[in-house]
Amino acid sequence: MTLLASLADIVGQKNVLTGEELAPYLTDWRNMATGKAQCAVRPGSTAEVSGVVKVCAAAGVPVVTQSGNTSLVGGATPDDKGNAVILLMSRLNKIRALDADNATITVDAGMILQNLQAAARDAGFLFPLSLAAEGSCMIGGNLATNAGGTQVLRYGNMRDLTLGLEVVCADGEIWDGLRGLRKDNTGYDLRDLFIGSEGTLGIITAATLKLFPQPAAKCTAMLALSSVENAVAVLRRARKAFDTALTGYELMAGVCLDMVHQCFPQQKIPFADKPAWYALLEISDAEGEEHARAMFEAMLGESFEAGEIDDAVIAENLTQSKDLWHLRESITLAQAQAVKSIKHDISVPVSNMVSFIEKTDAELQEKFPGLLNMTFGHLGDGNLHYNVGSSERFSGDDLMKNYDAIYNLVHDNAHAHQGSISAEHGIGAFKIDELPRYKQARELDLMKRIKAAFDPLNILNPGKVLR
Ligand code: FAD
Ligand code: 2HG
Ligand code: ZN
Repeated sequence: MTLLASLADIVGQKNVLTGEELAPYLTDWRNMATGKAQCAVRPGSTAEVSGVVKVCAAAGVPVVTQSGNTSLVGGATPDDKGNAVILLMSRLNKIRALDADNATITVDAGMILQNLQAAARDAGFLFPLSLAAEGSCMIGGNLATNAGGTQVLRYGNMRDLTLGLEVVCADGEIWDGLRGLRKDNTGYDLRDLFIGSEGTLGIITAATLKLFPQPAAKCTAMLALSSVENAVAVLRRARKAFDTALTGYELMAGVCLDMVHQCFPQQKIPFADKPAWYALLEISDAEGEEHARAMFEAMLGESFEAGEIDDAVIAENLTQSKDLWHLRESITLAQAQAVKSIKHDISVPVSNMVSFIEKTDAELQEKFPGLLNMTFGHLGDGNLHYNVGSSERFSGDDLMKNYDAIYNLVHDNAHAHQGSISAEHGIGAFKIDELPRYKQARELDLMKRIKAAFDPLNILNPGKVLR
């Protein structure tokens, strides 16, 4: 029997996609990479995922797991050899259990993040992971990339939100680790190894996740700032004033919101005088509207007096708050439409951020005059999307010609500032050659040994994370 016939036996003929049906799954979200594959399959259960992996393992065929295909590092795109099978997770999209006393929810890995947020809300809870791709990314993809987003300050990354996993291993056997325990010290933590492994160690088919109380009130403000130094000063003050009530602190260079308005003119910038930088500040309060508003306004008042903030717009209601967040969340799409760009998903300690930005901006302008700096991101977590783009003075061709040199310059500076070259999006295919430049040899060696132990045939997402 051919491979495709064996796969059809497991998932049904209509769930084996080839030709035109396969095409949408061969290219990444940014249209940066297009690969080839024998087919894509859509299993409908963990048992079917297991069957697919067993057949592929027996044939030595690579398996590329794809969920929402929103990876920004080419992580879910097959290489160009053409022998891979793409495993689509979209049919595994059910809630398995919600345990109110344990404050947990167990879901299939193909559930779209936004649907999970809604299900939690309907049950009176909050599932806090929040990112601009939430309408299409899936829980398995969030887990495989240890996704971050805009609420990490308060709730942590996807790893912090996860208690248990179900995983199909590289030989097709199922590991049932769907535990709802907040304490479990019974040896090595396999769960935390699978989280962030980008489809290279196993296929996550379900997860037990933490739920939180819905906050009684939220306050959101957009701030106009003259410098990153001031943005850091506001963060320091906000941490002290709000402690765990501080849920979001996002920084945006002026050019980012200009680009959003240019691409989506219905989205208005809420200041007449455009500042160099914007920050989006949000708190969530357990007590209520009045308490939240009083502490929010007090902190902003002090910050004004100290000269850290030039102007501020406080959202008066949920609609205004959503509009402010919508500006922030549209930046990725606007950058994708307006310019050619290189993404640098870096993190450094917040205390090193000003120095990192000043040095890197200056060095880039000296070497590549006219290159467009369009930095934004999660300043509260020390994670900025230090993206650079083409401009009238620096063409898209120039940008692509100098891709490696720009990548190295920015990553070298992040490393020199005790930082990381990937805070959120992972290594995928695009950063695979950058990783050995910055990881210690010992770390890389241990990673390779883990990969060999979990996937001795190297069939799980080959060409991603490690060569
Ligand atoms: P995919 O893109 O399909 O896959 C991502 C990786 O995970 C691939 O390596 C894939 O092989 C692997 N994988 C997928 N499913 C599984 C599974 N079930 N088992 C094992 N491996 C699997 N990321 C952030 O961290 N924070 C953000 O704020 C953020 N914002 C974004 C905004 C936009 C507009 C876009 C396009 C992307 C953003 N991202 C962000 C990046 C991306 O959305 C996240 O990494 C997301 O978690 C990926 O989920 P996905 O379902 O699309 O996964
Ligand atoms: C975000 O924070 C995402 O919105 C995407 O991580 C970042 O576009 C980017 O580079
Ligand atoms: Zn981000």
